Amino acid sequence: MARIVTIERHILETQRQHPEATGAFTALLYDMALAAKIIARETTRAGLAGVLGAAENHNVYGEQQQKLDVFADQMIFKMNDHTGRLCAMASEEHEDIIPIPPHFDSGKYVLLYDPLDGSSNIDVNVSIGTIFSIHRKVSTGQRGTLQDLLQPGRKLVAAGYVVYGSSTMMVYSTGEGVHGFTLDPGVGEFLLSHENIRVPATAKYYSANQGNEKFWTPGIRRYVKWLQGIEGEGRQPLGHRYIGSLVSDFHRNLLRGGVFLYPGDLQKPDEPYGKMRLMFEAQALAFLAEHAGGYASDGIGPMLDIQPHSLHQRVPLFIGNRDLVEKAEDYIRRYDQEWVAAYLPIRSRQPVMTEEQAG
Ligand code: AHM
Ligand code: MG
Repeated sequence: MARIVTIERHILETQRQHPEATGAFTALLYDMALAAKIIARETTRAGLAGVLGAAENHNVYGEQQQKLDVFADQMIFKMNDHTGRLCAMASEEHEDIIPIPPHFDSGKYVLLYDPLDGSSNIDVNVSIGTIFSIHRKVSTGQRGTLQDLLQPGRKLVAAGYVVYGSSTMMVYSTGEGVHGFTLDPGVGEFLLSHENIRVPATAKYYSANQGNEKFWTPGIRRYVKWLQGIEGEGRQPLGHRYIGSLVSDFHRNLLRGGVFLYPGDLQKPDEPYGKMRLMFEAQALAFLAEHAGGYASDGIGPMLDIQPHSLHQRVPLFIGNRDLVEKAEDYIRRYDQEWVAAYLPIRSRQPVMTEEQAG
């Protein structure tokens, strides 16, 4: 009989290889797995339970929140607010840092999460996902501050996502390989199904919202033509796959090889940065991509090296096989100087923090 490894066992076995580990961090991952199971249960029976439909609240981007977003957001918060492992949290659904309630102990990590990404897909039964990442506390005060959250992705200690698809999967990395677990709904356990995921050397797909082509810069248009095998050295065309749910699009390309792009454009010249959120989406997935042998960039350089300037900062995203992502950087360098000139000053903004926020 094959060895059955639950996520708990995997986390514990990894921890054993690090005698200095206190267990706080591994328990934190286990708490995320538990939150994921509960969110998975709700998403699969959402239609039945009548929880579908828009809630009255709007999030900080003015988008209408779905009820399941609210549920997932609160579930992750509640699972982590009292454990003494975190000193602060931040969620895509909240404008500001989420403090740990004063009556609970403060810990040495911060958690950033996008509770339910791709939420416009909920009502039409298309896969959605949760994205999370964990930084170590760096500020010196008792409680967590913005300084702890606004760290470059290179400093992450762990990141992962959950995809609620035809089955529920959790994929995470603590910097030692990227591992995938599939939820067995019968026993309610995540079981190791994809050990040490590596991006396949040969890519199959490119993923972009082709409907935006009209707004793309010249470099991006040419790059996509190159992916299609039309422009350049006459490469075999890649297939086009786009779900419009970042976690699912990323997950497929991670397993099959390919590139996902959501470029910036000059539609609004003072907003040249595209749609994705650095702290809640791009950093975590970039960390996973690199640890699986891939690469992520904002079109200028490594996503993981960007010094964030604000919690809800947006960035262009190119992620997947390294050669394909580097090719995008190439095209941008050659043909998109106007866009680069608009984007660079925003990219290099420094975080603005009050003394209290910096800690
Ligand atoms: P959300 O955070 O509001 O759910 O939006 C993020 C989603 C991603 O999952 C997806 O990749 C992207 O938006 C799709 O955008 P578009 O509809 O513009 O193609
Ligand atoms: Mg999102």
